[in-house]
Formats: sequence, C-alpha cells, structure tokens
Amino acid sequence: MAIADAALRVRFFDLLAAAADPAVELRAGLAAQLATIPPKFFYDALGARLFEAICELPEYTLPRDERVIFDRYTDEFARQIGAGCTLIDLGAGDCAKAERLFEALQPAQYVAVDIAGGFLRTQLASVARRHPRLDIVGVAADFSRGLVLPPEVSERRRIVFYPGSSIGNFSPEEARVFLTDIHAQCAGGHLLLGADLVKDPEEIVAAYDDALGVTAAFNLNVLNVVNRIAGTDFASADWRHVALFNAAESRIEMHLEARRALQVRWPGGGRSFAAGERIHTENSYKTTPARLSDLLRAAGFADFNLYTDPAERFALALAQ
Ligand code: AVJ
Repeated sequence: MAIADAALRVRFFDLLAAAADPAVELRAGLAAQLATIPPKFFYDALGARLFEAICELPEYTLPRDERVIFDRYTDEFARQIGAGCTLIDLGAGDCAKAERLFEALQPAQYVAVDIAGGFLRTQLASVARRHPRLDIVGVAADFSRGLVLPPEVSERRRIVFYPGSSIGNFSPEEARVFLTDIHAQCAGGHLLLGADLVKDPEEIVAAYDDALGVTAAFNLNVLNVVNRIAGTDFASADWRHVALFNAAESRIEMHLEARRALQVRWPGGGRSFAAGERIHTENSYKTTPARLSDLLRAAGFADFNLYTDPAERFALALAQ
C-alpha cells in the first residue's frame, strides 16, 4: 500500500502486512525444543532506540570501526560507483550512515528498507527535509527471507548498501543464498557490505554484554515485543541476558535464560521452561577477510575489493 506523504514527497510502502504471519512464526520458534526468537523482532520503537544506544557504548566499537573505513574510503567508493545511482539501504534504521554518503555519491534515488516501519517513516521525513530534491522511497519490510522491492524502485545502477554487519545474523549458508539474490537484483550495479571481523573473544563478549546493561535491556525487550505480537505472557524479570562466543562457529550468541522454572502461555498453546533453560535470540557471525571473499565469490560477485581499518577490526566490501 502506497501512502503519499505529499508534503515531503516520500513514497512509503508497507510490505509487512502481506508477509507471513509473525505470530505463527514466533509461536513455532517458542514451541521448538531449543526455543528461538528471530533477531528481527528486536526492532520495535524501543528496540530501535536501544540499538542506537548500543552504538554509543564504549564496548560496542563496530560503528566507530566501520566509520574509520568510511572516512578514509568514501571518495574512493564514489569514484567507483559514479553519481546518479539508486541507493538501496537495507536495515536503514535512522538512515544516518546512508545520509553521510549522499554528498560524495549524489544518488538519484534513495530507497530505505527496514522492518521498523514507524521509526523509518519518522526518520525519512527528516531526511526529506534535509534533501528536498532527492527522490526518496521508504519500504517497511522483513527481508530476512529475501528482498522484495516495489516497482517504484529504479532498476538503474543499483547500489545495495548493507552496512553494520547485519549480514552476521545469517548463517554462512543463508548469507550465500541472500547475497546471491542481491547479486541478481543489482545486476550491473554494486554491493557495499559491512562485516565485523573476528577478534579477541573477551572483547567480543563485552560488546554484547556491556557494563551498563543496555544490551541486556535490548535482548529482554524482545519479550515485550513477542507478548504484543504472539499474545504470550512473558515477564522480563524472569529472564536473564546471556552472551557467549561460540568459537567453533565463529559467532557471538545471545540467549535469554529462565531464572526459575516457569510456564509461558499463548492463545492455543504454551510451554514450560526449566530453570536455566534458554531461548536463543541472536547469532552474530564474526568473519575474516578470506571468508568474506569466499562468500562474495560464492554469491556471484566476481569483482570486489575489501577495505579494513588499520587494526583489521571491521571490513567493508565494494563488490560488482
Ligand atoms: C544490528 C545485527 C549488526 O549483531 O552486532 C547489537 C545487533 N545485537 N548488540 C550486531 C546487536 C546486540 C547487531 N546488528
């Protein structure tokens, strides 16, 4: 459904209503022997703001590590990409990272895609005020099972912009499938991808279990989201935030652990949790330049360069 935001000329499409029923998806994940909640459910209005707060934490260095690379190479990216592209921002959030590219990139169209539709609409209203001549398209969508774009998105010289290392929420095989589809959708264009690199496990764990407890709040908030969407009766006080580094899989895992034996009910079902039993809420894979190169090649990107910060903490790939 297109909602004309005439005053600001932002064309906004809500593709979430047409998607699979999230209540069914959530209840199935909770009923599984190893209970799961997919990480896309973190991002309600509060979750989106808690994630912004995470990005300010001293322990969560990803945004600053990535920023060092953008500061150094944005002009180089712009030279390779050229002016007048269709900039497709996956998981746009507050749109700040894309906006910082506008001056160098001079895109013809900016397409912001995010699962947090209400938050995105608000952010795009301010983007439109700051960039009155830019063609802006907003898309509220869950692209975790593939990206679908409305026909209003130009097919001309697409740049798929996927920064921040959200690619790490996919398993390596899921990432290959996802990027293969992205490669097809930006034929002749580019992918600009961010990926966090593996480093000292203690440092990684601290980034996902900060001293202020902001990440714990972000993780626990998902229970409130699930209560609203799936009609469950979780009490966040009964759960504890757990972050652990799984070295064999090269990923940080976030879980919620039951503080005591308890029951969770939802319309038509429910389950019990033993004390100490966990719900797996997120994987964030940490990669290496070699594995990232393999992934890009496997997805069909024959031509790419990797850019890292001097300490090799984070990598950006510009791929064709
Ligand atoms: C938004 C997926 C990149 O995995 O680092 C931050 C989300 N989770 N702290 C990440 C997150 C806990 C973040 N991504």
